[in-house]
Amino acid sequence: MLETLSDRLQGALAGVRSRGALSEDDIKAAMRQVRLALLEADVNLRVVKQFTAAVGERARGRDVLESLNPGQQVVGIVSDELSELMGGTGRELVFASGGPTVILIAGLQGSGKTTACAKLALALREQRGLDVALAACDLQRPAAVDQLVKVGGQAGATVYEQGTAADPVEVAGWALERAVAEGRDVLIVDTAGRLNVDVALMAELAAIRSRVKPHNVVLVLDAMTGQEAIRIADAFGESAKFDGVILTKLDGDARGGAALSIRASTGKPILYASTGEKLDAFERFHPDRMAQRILGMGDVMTLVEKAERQLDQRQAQEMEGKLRRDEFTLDDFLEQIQQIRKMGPLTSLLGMLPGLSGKQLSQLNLDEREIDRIQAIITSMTPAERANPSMINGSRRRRIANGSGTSVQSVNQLVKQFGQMRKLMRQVASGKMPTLQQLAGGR
Ligand SMILES: Nc1nc2c(ncn2[C@@H]2O[C@H](COP(=O)(O)OP(=O)(O)OP(=O)(O)O)[C@@H](O)[C@H]2O)c(=O)[nH]1
Ligand SMILES: [Mg+2]
Repeated sequence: MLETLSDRLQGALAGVRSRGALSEDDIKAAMRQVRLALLEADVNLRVVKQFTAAVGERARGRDVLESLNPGQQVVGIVSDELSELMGGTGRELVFASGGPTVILIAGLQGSGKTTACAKLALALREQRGLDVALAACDLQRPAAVDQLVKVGGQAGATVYEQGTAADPVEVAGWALERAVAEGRDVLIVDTAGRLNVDVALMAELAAIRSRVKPHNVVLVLDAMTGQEAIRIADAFGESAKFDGVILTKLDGDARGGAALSIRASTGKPILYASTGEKLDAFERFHPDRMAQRILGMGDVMTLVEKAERQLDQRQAQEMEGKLRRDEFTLDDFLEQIQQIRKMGPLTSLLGMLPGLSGKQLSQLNLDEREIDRIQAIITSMTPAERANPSMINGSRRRRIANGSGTSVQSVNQLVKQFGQMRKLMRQVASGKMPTLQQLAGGR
C-alpha cells in the first residue's frame, strides 16, 4: 500500500538520513524532493505547500542542524508532520451509551460500501465482541441485498432485509426497531450508491438519516480515485455532514494522495483503511503508524496487535513447551501456518516490518500458493508421518506427492526444511538464540 509514495519519500530523505552534518541548502534540496514525491502521489498542491513549509521551517531550526544526528531528526520531523497531516492520533467511531450504535454508510457507486459494511461488522465483532446487525437499504441495484446478505453472513452479522421492492427509508426504520428489540450493540446501514453526488442521492440519505438518527455517518471513498476522492468528499460535506471516512482499495493505490489529503481538505478523519477484497483486509487507520510505515520505519504496533488477536495465548504456551521438549511435529507446523494465515495476506504483514519498502516486497514475490502447497502436502500425510517425518521413505513420498497434487521433489524439500527448522527451534528453545519476543522487546 502506498508503495510509490513510500519509495519516493524514502528516496528523497535517503540523502539527509545518512549525513552527519546538514546545511540549510541540504534541507532545501531534500524538501524539493519531498515536494515532488508528494505531488507525484497526487496530493493536493495546497496541502503539499503547507506540508513542505512546515517541515522546512522546523528542520532549519538550530536545534536540528546543530544536533548530533540532524538527518535522523529531519526524518523524525517528516514523520511527525505526515502524521499530523493525516490527523494525528487514530480516531474512533462514536459509540452510543445505551441501545444500538447506528452507523450510516454512504458513498458513490462501487466505492466499496457494502464490502466495508461487512468488514466493519467483522472488526467490531472480533475486536470488541459486539453484536452487529446490518440493514440492507440499497434498493437501487437488484443484487445489492443478496450481496449484503452474503458478505454480512460471512462476517457473522445478522442482516435485516425486506428484498428490493420496499422503500429504503422504511427498511432503515424497521431495521432499527428490530435492532432495538433484539438488543443488538451496533446497526450498520448500507445505502445505495450513485454515479455522482446528486440531488436524489442526497435526498435519500437525508431521509434515512432523519429516520435512524445515526451516531456516525461514514463516507466510503475509493483511494484509487486519488484527488477525485477529495472532490467527492467536499461535495458530500457540502450537502450532507459526515463524521469520518473509510478509505478503500488502498491495496490498489500505490500513490496515496487521498490518504494524505482527506484530513487536510475535509477536516474529517480517516477511521478505517480497507486493503483488499477479503473481509479481514481492514484495519483502523492510525496516522502516526501510517506515517512511520510510509517512511519505512515499520508499524510494529499494528503487527503486534494483529498477532495478539489471532494467536491464542494458551496455544502459544503449549507450542513453546513442545519446542522445549523437542516434540514439535508437522501437525504443529501446519497449525502455526494456519494461525499466521489468519492474520492476513503475507505481503501486507511484511509491509509493517521496518526496513522493507514496497518495491522490495514486490521483488520478494511472496507466493501464497507456496503455503497452499505446504498445507496440501502436510494434510496428505498420515498422523504417524506427521509426528515422525523421518519415517517418510521413497514410496511414502510418492504417495504424499500424488495425494497433494505436488511432486516428490516438493515433498522432499518440505521434509528437509522442516528438519532444519526444528534444529533452529531447538537452538532457540535452549536459549542459544534470541526469541522473537526478545527481538521485539529490544527495539
Ligand atoms: N482491491 C480491493 N477491492 C475492494 C476493496 N473494497 C471493495 N472492493 C471491491 O470493489 C467492488 C465494489 O465493492 P462494493 O462493496 O460492492 O461497493 P459498493 O459501494 O457497495 O457498490 P454499489 O453498491 O454498487 O454502490 C467489489 O468488487 C469489491 O470486492 C478493497 O479494499 N480493495
Ligand atoms: Mg453496495
